[in-house]
Amino acid sequence: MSKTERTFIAVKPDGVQRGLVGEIIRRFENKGYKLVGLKLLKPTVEQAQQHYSDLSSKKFFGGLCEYFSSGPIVGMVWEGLGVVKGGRVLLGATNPADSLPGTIRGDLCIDVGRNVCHGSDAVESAEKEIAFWFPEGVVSYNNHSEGQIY
Ligand code: RTP
Repeated sequence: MSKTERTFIAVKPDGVQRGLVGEIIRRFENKGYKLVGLKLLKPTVEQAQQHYSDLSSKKFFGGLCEYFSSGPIVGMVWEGLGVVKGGRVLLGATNPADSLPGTIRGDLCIDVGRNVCHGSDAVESAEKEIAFWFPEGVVSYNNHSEGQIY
């Protein structure tokens, strides 16, 4: 049984540069998730290293942090039933070569190093990432359509 959760989703610098912000937001809205946090920011290299600290031993870590801090990203918090897993389903597999058509990465990119979006991989990492990117907190509000969605 899914529970109401929150997840951190980011449109990475290549996604912002390519004008895909609206497309990615549209897919999350269409699915029925609720937007409770949204900001445009240019991460520092230090913020990128902190965000991806679990991957610090990987050989692509340096390039990944350089890429993630190379331009503005759009950081978002989405809320909804099972949104952590469901959000990852919308994004598709990490490597676009394995992402199915119909997913964001399956439809919109071809290179694992430029895969346009990020999504938290577990409820615990979502909580950590939301606290890191939204230390001021997110917005609570009643969505009038909520009763119809859930
Ligand atoms: P993300 O954190 O960005 O949502 O990606 P993910 O969980 O699907 O994948 P993860 O293993 O955490 O990798 C983070 C990001 O690192 C880049 N990557 N490059 N060159 C490579 O082989 C390689 N592998 C991963 C991707 O941009 C991936 O999203």
